[in-house]
Parts: sequence; structure tokens; C-alpha cells
Amino acid sequence: MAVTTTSRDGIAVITFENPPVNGMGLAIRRGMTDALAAANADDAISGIVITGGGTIFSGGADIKEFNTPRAEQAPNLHDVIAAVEASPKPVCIAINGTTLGGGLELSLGANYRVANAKAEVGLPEVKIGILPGAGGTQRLPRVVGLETALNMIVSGASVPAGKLARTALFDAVVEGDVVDAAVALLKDRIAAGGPHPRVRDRKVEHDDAEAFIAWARMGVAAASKHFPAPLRCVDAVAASLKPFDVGMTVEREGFTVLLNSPESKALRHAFFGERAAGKIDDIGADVVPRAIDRVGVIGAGTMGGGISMNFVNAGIPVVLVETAQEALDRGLATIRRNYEASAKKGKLTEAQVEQRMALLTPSLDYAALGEADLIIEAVYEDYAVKQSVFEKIEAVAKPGAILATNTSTLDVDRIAAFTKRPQDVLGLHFFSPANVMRLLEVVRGAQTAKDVMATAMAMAKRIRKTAVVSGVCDGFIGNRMIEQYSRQAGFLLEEGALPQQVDRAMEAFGFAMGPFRMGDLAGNDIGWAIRKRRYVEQPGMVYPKNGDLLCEMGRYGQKTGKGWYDYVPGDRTPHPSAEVEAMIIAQSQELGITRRAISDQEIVERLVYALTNEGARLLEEGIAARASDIDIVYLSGYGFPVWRAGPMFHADQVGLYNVLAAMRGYARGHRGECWEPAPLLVELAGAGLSFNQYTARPRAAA
Ligand code: T1G
Repeated sequence: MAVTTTSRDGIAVITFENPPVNGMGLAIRRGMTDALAAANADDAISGIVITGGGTIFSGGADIKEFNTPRAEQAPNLHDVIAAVEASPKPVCIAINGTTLGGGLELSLGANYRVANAKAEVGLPEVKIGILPGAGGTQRLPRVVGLETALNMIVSGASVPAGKLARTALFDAVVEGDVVDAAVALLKDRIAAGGPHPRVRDRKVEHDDAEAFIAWARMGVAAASKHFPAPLRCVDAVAASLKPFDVGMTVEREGFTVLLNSPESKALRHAFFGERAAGKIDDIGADVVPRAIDRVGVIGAGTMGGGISMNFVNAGIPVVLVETAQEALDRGLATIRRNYEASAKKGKLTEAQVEQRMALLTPSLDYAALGEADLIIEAVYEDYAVKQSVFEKIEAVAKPGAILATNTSTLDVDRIAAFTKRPQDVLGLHFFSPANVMRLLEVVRGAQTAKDVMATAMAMAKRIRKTAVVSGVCDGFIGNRMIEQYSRQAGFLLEEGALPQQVDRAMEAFGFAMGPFRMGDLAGNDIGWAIRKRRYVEQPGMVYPKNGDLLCEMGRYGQKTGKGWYDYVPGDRTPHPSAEVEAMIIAQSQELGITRRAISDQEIVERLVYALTNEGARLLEEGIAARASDIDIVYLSGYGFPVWRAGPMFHADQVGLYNVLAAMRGYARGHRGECWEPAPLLVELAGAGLSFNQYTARPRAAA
């Protein structure tokens, strides 16, 4: 981390560096104000250029400092920008690369800005639940105009500097060395004798600002129901029509409120959690991933087809193997249909559809997999079938090829043992539809080699998946937890709730879809098959019977036109079913349960804490490496509301002591045995700690 100053023809060039994103933490802020003061005190210096070290200008303020004393410790970002703006000698910012948040706000405090045409610039603060809090909402409208500024700030989107070349944001946009250009421009402006402009002295011009803001406010309010930041952004940008210092007060107030909002803390947790999930504590950057240039997929069904599309979309050729021509043709036709649907929406050109289809090589012969660097099987969930497939793979796979199973519940170690190369085997659990869902559970077998894991994590980034590492257990992280969630949902029906009430409560909490609508969409028979296996493998595990009765009635869900709900052909709208209600009530009577009114709060607590409690067990067992990994699984694979940032973060916000107390209350009710608290939850609650303060015990080396 450093701030260095060189000089060229009387121009000081201050370079600040704080890898990996030149975050403007306290040390950088201190170094920059000191360097600025030194340049102003140096008689040999007539002007000052500030630029970022490396390929990025700055990713903005150091988010890791937020809600800690360092964030506001002087010189804070306001102090730095004020020092730039008040500098007796003119300042030009040389935007050498990505410039976001406080980085762009710093540049707006300078007299001049020169940018590399490809540099991405933006104010993404809204994406972490805050707003540009260092003058961005007041200065950006003054240089790019009210509408462009509002769109950039409310969306948080960044744009290449070249797109804003004709605005007053930049005094020059260049393809070449941006520091050279900045030094030259500053020398010209100094020679011209000034005065040197300040952004704050400009006025925001708009034909009918009031009407535009009112219109924008309506649209933003409709689109940001659970997020307070976007509307606060509108308020702050609207204030840029007022005198500068008045507008700054509005910005400051909005920033302070948002910084302490639960939504922003959740969004920041998700931001860092997604990045932390990509790390494996015992596998460092010294472990070199294997090259993945060709992929083989076995099984051209829904999962195999979707999996293949991920790689083809990333430009990686795929050999798609099936056992029968008809299945292969059907699989290819489905893939083509998906691409053509994207083309119809304008997301792909016809040429791109053909390019992608050309990357697919269909085959009925395993020998076609001989050149594949990664082979993924997506065949029927049955050990005998998996064994047969892996034995055939092993016969043709080249040395060093990675062999992956897409199983969603079977034991990856048992599957690895079907081969003589268990070190090359791991689980890659894609979620259906595999070409759409971001989540990828990377299941690490007991013998999976470290470079195989490193390869999987790097490959996940290439195919734009959010990878989370799971240890081997039944259901890995997501499905093992969702089973407890579903059990509670079923028990609630036995006690007095109906599917529509449970779904409504969970959707009001923020889930994209309640458990019963989800079951009807995914197919209730999937859970039924798993329960039938469980009844044999784990006879002690008690399940609500209504799910089985539903399937015995042929009510598998949308695919059979009826499930927990009734459906009109061609319409996915769920309609409460009298037949299902009668079955549920009869089931309560059979169990001798007097049905009772159940509050939405109890529904939400029992379903979410069921996830939390199982998540605590996953942490204890080392199946999940960190609590935030579990949250990322639920945010990217199960529709958990992002403004609550996952079942573990949510429990932390409620307070583990309170979660435990609620669970102890439910333990005195129907099926109370389900509420045996995970020892880790009891331990952390007793110590007044949170899940996100817990560091999992190191795993045994492979
Ligand atoms: N603060 C702290 N750490 C950050 C950071 C930031 N602003 N941005 C990234 N990191 C970390 C990240 O956690 C990861 O850490 C590493 O850097 C690489 O990130 C007053 C208040 C800049 C486009 O919201 O969009 O300014 O995992 O994997 O893909 O108005 O990071 O290696 O330990 O994402 O090359 C506003 C957020 C801040 C930008 C680079 N700025 N960052 O993408 O790398 S608030 C943002 C990004 C602010 C002012 C307000 C991206 C990136 P680790 P990465 P990347």
C-alpha cells in the first residue's frame, strides 16, 4: 500500500496503490493528503496529477472499514476531496482504469479529468444499499446532466469512459498513456492562466427537472420495494438542483441513514460472502489449476443439456454423449430451442446461435470423451447407473482429466471409489435449470486433489457460476437444509395451516416462492422419491405424511396439472385446492391434532430457523467452511431474500440468543424433537457470538 510522488516538467504525479482495488482506506487517504500538501508546498511544482497504481484507478472507499471507526477517521474521504478541491495548484485526475464510487467522487473534486477510453466509471454504491456519500450525487449531475447522473446512481451501473467523452465529466478521453495526457493538459491549462474550474460551481441544467424527478421517483419506488437506497438516491440527486452545500447536506443524511440500514449490511455481507466463497482455506494461489479446453457431458437430458450450455456459452467445446440417438437428438433440439428463444429476445444473434451449436459434438460413443479435460456425468440418480457410467469413463478418459458427478444427493466418495483415480473425482452439483441458476456446489471428496478443486473454482468463474464448496453428506449444503425447511412446512399443515397461508407468509418474508408453490414447480415427486429412500435409510426421521398422500393422489405439481394447488391448463397461476384442503384436514384428524390458527411469524420462524439450525450442523461438521458460504448458497440457489442475506446472517441479525429461545418454544410443540438445537448454536448463543464470527475448525488434509 503506498502513495508515491514523481514529477515531470514541474507537474507532480501522485500515484496511490492499495491492491487489489486501490480501496481508499485510511492509510491511502492519509498518504494522499500528505502528498497533496507536499506538492503544494514545493515551489518547483505548478500543477498536480493524481492516478492509480496498477490497472485500476480505484474501486472506491474501503467497504471493509464501514461501520468501524476507521471509515470516518480523519482524513476521511470528504477531507481528501476537499483538499483536492481547495488545492492552490490545479489538479488533474488521470483515470487509468476502473473508477468506482469514492474513486470517481475523488476525481469530481479535481479541476480536470483525463480518462482512458476503456476505463469503466460508475457509482455502484446503491448495489450495497447505500448512496455515493462523498459528493457524487451533487457533482455528477453537474457534469453529465441530471438524467444521466440519476440513471447511473440509481442503477449503480458503470460505463466505459468513452461513452461520456462528450460530457463535462472528462476534459479528454484518450487511448494512450493517460498520465502523459494529463500532464500535457495540465501544462496547457496552466499556460492559459486559469482560472481552473471547480465542478461544484457548475449548475445543473434541465428543462423540467421537477417533472423528471417526480416521474423518476415513481418508477424507482415501484422497482425498489424492499430497498430504501434507490429512493434516497433520487432524493439526493434531486437536491443537486439546490445550492451545492444544501445538496451535500441531503446526501450526507441519506448516506448516514443507509449505512446503518439492515438492508445495506445484508447487501455488503452478500458482496463479501460471494467473494469469500471462492476461497478454499487450505488451497492457496500456489496450487495451479488444470487447463480446461474441452469438456465432456454424459446425459443429454434437462441437466446434461443445461450443463453443456454453460460451457458452450463460455466458448468451450462440449462432447455430449447419450446412450440412444433419439435421446441425443432430443437433447440437442432442446438446447437449440433455448438458444433460439434467446435470439428471439434479442439476447443472441442467429450467427451466435449457430456458433454455439457448432461447439457441441453429439456422440453415442464414450470414446469421443478421450480428449476431454473435464467429464461431467448427469445421469439417473442411482448408484448402479453411476458405477456403470464411471467405469466406462475411466476406460476412455485421458490421464489428468477431471471426472465430475452432478449428483444432488448421492455419496461422492462412494462414486469416486468406482474409479481407480478418486483424486480426479469431485461433485459439480448444478441447479436446474443448469444454464440459468447461478449456484454451483463444488463437492470435495475425501481424496479429491487440491488442484482439482482449484480447477473447479476457476472453471466456475469462467462459466459465470457462484461456486460454493461443500463436503460430502446427503444433500450437501442446500438440499440438506431445505429438507428441514420442507419438513416444518408439512408439520405446519398438520397443525392448522394451509399451503396458501404458508406460501404467502414466506413470500411476504421475501422468498421468491413459498415451499408449496416451489414443490408444484419442481415436482412433488422428487421429494417423495427422496423420502422413500430415507424411510429405508433413516427410519428414525419423521416426515409429515401429507406430501406422500399428495403424490399418491397423482398431484405431482404443474407437470400433472395439479399439486398442492390446482392449475388451469396453460396457466401457472396456483389456485387453492378443496381436495388438498380436505386431505390436510383429514390428516390432522387422523393424527388427533386439533387444528389451530398459526401466525405468519411462527411460519417464518419455523421455516427459516429450521434452515439456520441445519446450517449450524453443517458448520460443526465442516461440510460448509463458513457461515457466509451457507448464505450464498441460499441467495444464489434458493431464492432467499437478498436484503436479508441468508439464513445464517438473518439469524445473526435476530440474535442467536433469541433464535434459540424461539426454537425452545417450538420444541414444546408438535414434532418438538425436530427442534433439538445444534450444539454450535447453543455455544455461540451462550457466548453472545454470531455465526459470522465463527471460524470453522480446519478440515483434515486430503
Ligand atoms: N472495498 C473493500 N474491498 C473491496 C472493494 C471495496 N470497495 N472492492 C473490492 N474489494 C475486494 C473484494 O472483496 C475482493 O477481496 C477483492 O477486492 C477483489 O474484488 C463514499 C462509500 C472493483 C469492479 O461498490 O465492484 O466508495 O476476496 O473479486 O472482479 O461514495 O470489486 O480478494 O479478499 O470483485 O476485479 C463503492 C465494489 C464503495 C465497488 C473489481 N465501490 N467492488 O472487481 O475483483 S463505497 C464499490 C467491485 C464508496 C463513497 C462510497 C469490484 C471491482 P478478496 P473482486 P474484480
